[in-house]
Amino acid sequence: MGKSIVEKILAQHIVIGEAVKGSEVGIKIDQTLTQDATGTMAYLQFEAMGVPKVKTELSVSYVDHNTVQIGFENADDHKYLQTVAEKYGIVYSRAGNGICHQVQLERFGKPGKTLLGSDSHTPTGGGVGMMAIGAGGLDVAVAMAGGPFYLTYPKIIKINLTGKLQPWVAAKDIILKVLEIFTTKGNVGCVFEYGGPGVKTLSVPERATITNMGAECGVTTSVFPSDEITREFLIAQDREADWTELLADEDAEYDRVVDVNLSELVPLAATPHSPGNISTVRELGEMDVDQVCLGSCTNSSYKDMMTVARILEGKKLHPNVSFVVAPGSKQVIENIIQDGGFASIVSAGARIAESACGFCIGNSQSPKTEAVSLRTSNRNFFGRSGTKSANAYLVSPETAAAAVITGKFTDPRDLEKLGIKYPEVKMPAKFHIDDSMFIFPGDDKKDVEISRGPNIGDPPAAEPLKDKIAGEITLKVEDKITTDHIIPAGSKMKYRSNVPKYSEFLFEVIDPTFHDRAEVIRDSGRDNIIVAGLSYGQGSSREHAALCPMYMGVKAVLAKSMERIHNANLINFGILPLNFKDQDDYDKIDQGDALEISDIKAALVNNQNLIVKNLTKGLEFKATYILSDRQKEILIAGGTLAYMRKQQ
Ligand code: MIC
Ligand code: SF4
Repeated sequence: MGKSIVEKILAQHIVIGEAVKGSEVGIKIDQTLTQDATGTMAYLQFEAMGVPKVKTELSVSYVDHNTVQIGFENADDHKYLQTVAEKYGIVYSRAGNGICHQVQLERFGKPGKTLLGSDSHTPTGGGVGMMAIGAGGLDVAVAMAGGPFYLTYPKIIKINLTGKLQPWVAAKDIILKVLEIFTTKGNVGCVFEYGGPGVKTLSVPERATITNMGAECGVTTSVFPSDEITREFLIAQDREADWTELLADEDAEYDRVVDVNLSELVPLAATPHSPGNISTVRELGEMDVDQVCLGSCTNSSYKDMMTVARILEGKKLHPNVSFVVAPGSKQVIENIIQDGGFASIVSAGARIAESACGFCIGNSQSPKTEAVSLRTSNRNFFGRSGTKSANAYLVSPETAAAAVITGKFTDPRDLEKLGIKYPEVKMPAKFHIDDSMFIFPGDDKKDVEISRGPNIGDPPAAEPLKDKIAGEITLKVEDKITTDHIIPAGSKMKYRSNVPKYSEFLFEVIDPTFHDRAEVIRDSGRDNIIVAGLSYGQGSSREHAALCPMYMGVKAVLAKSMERIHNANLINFGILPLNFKDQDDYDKIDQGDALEISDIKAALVNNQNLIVKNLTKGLEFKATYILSDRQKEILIAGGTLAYMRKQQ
């Protein structure tokens, strides 16, 4: 039987376990990336492992999230990251060089390789045929130290692309269609592999938009073939030597095949407050638009920027619209300057933002009260823009540009009525390339002194698993709680290196009393327990969504279901991830109920359900778990760092 692309890459990388669907395998990681907001904690943990140099083929440390420097904290973190990179043999990408995923794709992406990144949008690398996976910082630290990355051998879903996009319909509309089909929940343990005759109609940045936002479906990653188009892209990046062909065999078998006919797609939007709420742009009517944001790792490539630039040529922005543009990298800026796109964007009235995450993570450009904000980014979770009352819609660059001109939600195909022709932007045969914003490690950097500002504290240590968890349901939440709900980013993100301080903002958007209530319970020697609905922990890979609860004495999370990265982060920090055996039990318990779970270790070792006693209601019910033997040992040891120490 032939093999899929995913099977081919995995076959070359499995170092522990066997290629059996649903079983745990350990894979070798060729490349890692970190970004500053998750990176400081990842490197603090890497330092604790006592390894003299990274053991990967390539590790890159980016600074792109915390680039708004109000106060010393972020600048201190940047210096810490730079010195750590120098000491341990890591490439450092300075603030200003661009968004990690865009830059990694441009300069380092290699077909057939594995990439592990401490950011959930690492699958952007799937645009050049990499198996690129997002994970918590600690998992990335382990990979840098040469350890395998563990994942469930995935179900492989082929997304068979046929036809060709019509003018004004974009790659973003393809992934929004995929989100409509698959939604944001229920896809844990799956990988999307793109194939079919439609693939050759898509450029690398278009493919990367699609793999980037597969993260919103909760799949482990998404992968495109590596073909002639990939080769042309790598030639344009002066990296032809990095190209290899990577195609699925004709007779490869998949767990499911879903057809998407590109010719039938129309402009789509994700409506508030989930990337899975999909409408056509037409259906939304001519709503007034207050803000348009172009950028983020989903849509900030040369092609995205040039397309908008050409649409806006000779036009001015609508008086009611604030238009923000953040090109994805220094390379994108230099190339759109060279090709005249930058001038037309500036002349149209754009506010040019730094080449960084910026508006996407809500650390700048928060829109006005009750604003309608059109964004080309990938997440419109409640409160993420920094303005709780705002409504953020996720759209393509084409739809964004149409709103800049008209001031209203506008199907970009209607621009033809205004005499605007669809710009067919071609990819450059050669990009202007300048790698001077990377600092490459030298061989002679042994005595580097690591710079630690006062914001950087040691990561708190987890405690070994207790045999009895006894405490209270400190918080009961609904379905689809994201890591943005658990611990906000935005302006609070500068406390990432200071866990006690950052923990003050836990669950802030849902219940600002959480921190103080949890503190009282923890300090009285009782345990905090969180109860959740379906798909708990969607979105960001931020391990602070586990690390801060751990610090606040959360010992278990009991959910109807949980997303992959968050589940792994809970285990890494010694928090027990449990599921309801009978989902109806969720409705029988309330916030504030006293719970007791006894004889935990014996149950784990014997693969038995756990019995949860609700002392307040005098009820009992069963909880299950999906844990490999390795994960059980990690929990019993008190988290991954303690487990590694024990093994050494
Ligand atoms: C995000 O898009 O939510 C982030 C900010 O990039 C996160 C990482 C983080 O919280 O630092 C992600 O996607 O993993
Ligand atoms: Fe940055 Fe936004 Fe991409 Fe996250 S989704 S990496 S915040 S641009």
